[in-house]
Amino acid sequence: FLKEPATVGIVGCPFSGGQKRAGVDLAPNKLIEAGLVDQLSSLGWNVHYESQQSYIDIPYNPIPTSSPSAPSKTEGTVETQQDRGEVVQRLPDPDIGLMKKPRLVSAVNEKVAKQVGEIAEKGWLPLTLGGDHSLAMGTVAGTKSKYPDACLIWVDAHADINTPLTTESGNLHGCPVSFLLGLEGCDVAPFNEWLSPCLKPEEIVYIGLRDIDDGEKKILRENGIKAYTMHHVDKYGIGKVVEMALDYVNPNREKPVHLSFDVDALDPTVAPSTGTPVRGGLTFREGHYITEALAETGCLVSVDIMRIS
Ligand code: Z70
Ligand code: MN
Ligand code: MN
Ligand code: MN
Repeated sequence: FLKEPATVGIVGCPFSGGQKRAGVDLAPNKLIEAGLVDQLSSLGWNVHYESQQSYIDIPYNPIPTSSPSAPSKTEGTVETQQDRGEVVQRLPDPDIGLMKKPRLVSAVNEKVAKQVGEIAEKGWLPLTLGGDHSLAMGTVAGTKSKYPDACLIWVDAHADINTPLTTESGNLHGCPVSFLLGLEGCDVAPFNEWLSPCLKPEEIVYIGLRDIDDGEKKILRENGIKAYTMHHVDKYGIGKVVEMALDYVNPNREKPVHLSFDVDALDPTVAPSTGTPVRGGLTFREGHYITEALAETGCLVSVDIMRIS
């Protein structure tokens, strides 16, 4: 693969349908307004950013965006929405089993997978700005379509490895890793109409975990999935943890690396604007160190920054 692509393709994903809080979908525009394009340019990148994704053509009710307190439409109503002159039919999206908003989350991720795949296909680095972490179904699937041997470094307070059978919340932002692995219960419509398992348990490593559901602990154990929790960061230091994580998934530093960074991995004192803060997270420098050390390998081919709100 092309080590260190010189062009970055930004995918802005204003999407919060994988969980129940509005606001995470405002982040992509905020990052662009804050000067992200210029910052990347001054670091020597060619930057491609057309505009952020619009999901207006997806015919399911999005979670309200602009005003989090706006009354949401009753589940199951059929309505129309007027946006830039287009009228789109809004269809009901009732739960499937325990899963909330399954059709909306699936349709958005199918689009994201296609867009990330197309950017990677050009030899560019897709940089996906979330949005909630359900979007990683799409980003990782897109990366894997171009780089089947890519490994995944998942930086998060959470493991996001619930399945449609184990989820306690029904929120699909807690489930993307299971769908990528194809765990029991994930071969389910509408996801299986476009997403096939594309990740092996030995191709993922976690950094920063500290809030894992009992069902997820069992899944991690049974699948032998490697995780460096905050306990390991305390014990070994972030430098050693990143080295061990890379030695595990990418021992010869020859494989492409996808980084999926959930901002809630950072301590709430550093990144307070995230939906569900969990105490005891990474410091500002530890968070930056991870991205710097991964960039230094020259193996990064795709990056997600998720869940800023
Ligand atoms: C829990 C669930 C979660 C945040 C992901 C939480 C998941 N394991 N929470 N990101 N902030 O609902 O599945
Ligand atoms: Mn996450
Ligand atoms: Mn998280
Ligand atoms: Mn929890």
